[in-house]
Amino acid sequence: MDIWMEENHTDGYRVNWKISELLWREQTPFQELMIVDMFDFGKALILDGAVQTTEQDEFIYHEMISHVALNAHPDPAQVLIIGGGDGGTLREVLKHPGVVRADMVEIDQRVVETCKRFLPGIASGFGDPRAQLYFEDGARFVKKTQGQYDVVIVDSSDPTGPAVELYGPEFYRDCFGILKDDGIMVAHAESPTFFTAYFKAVWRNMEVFPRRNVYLTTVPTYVSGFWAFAIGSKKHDPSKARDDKHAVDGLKCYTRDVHGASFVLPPFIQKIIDQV
Ligand code: AG3
Repeated sequence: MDIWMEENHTDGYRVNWKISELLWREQTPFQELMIVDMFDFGKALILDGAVQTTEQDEFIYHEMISHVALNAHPDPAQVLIIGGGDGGTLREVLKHPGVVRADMVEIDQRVVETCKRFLPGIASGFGDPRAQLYFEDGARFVKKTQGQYDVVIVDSSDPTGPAVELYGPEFYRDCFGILKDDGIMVAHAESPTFFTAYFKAVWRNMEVFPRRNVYLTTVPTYVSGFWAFAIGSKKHDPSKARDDKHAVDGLKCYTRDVHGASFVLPPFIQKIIDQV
């Protein structure tokens, strides 16, 4: 008998995934965590019923959330990741030879432990000596840290469970405060077509930065596939990839050309932004 898992995107839009095997399921102190083996997309992390990452297409999201900011900044040595418990963003950040330290703040220790066990290809960076892991609330961390970062990356789940505070203006102001004078912050901004309210909220929050942009990619296993990131910068133009002195070879999605192209917005997305 086939097993199908249903993911509710909106009241009128659900997706069904054929599952080869349910590998893990538990209720953590923060959320329901599942690892499934999908018929079409390899192993996947599911939090509170929402697909977070799959072995097949995780590289698109993780490369695009990491390398755009890291290549727009001339010298990204100190990096902070908020969320990102599966480790995919950390893995990408650590590919940059200029990164001296990557702090990662994940609220749910069980996500990290479970991904290390079932998704080792994604959760591969935790042993790197440059990586420092904190299991605590990201919103609280950015309020009290004395750290000064070049780049802050917000790799969270939807604003429905433990990540709610990461979608508020206060969190963005705090991130601004812990960035150096030429720092850059990037946050995934949900589906600009199906989760427009979340998308607008992230864009609005970025107004603390003198420069802000939206860039796009396509993640087949996310709601509608069309996926946005919002990027705020104190100084450098985020849409320009700097020269290739720290270029990372062998990426599957990100290139300097893709960097520039991802900032080209179709008019209907530009219109949403203009009306916020
Ligand atoms: N973070 C964004 C996932 C959002 C998925 N939403 C949904 N399926 N409704 C992914 C974290 C990967 N490191």
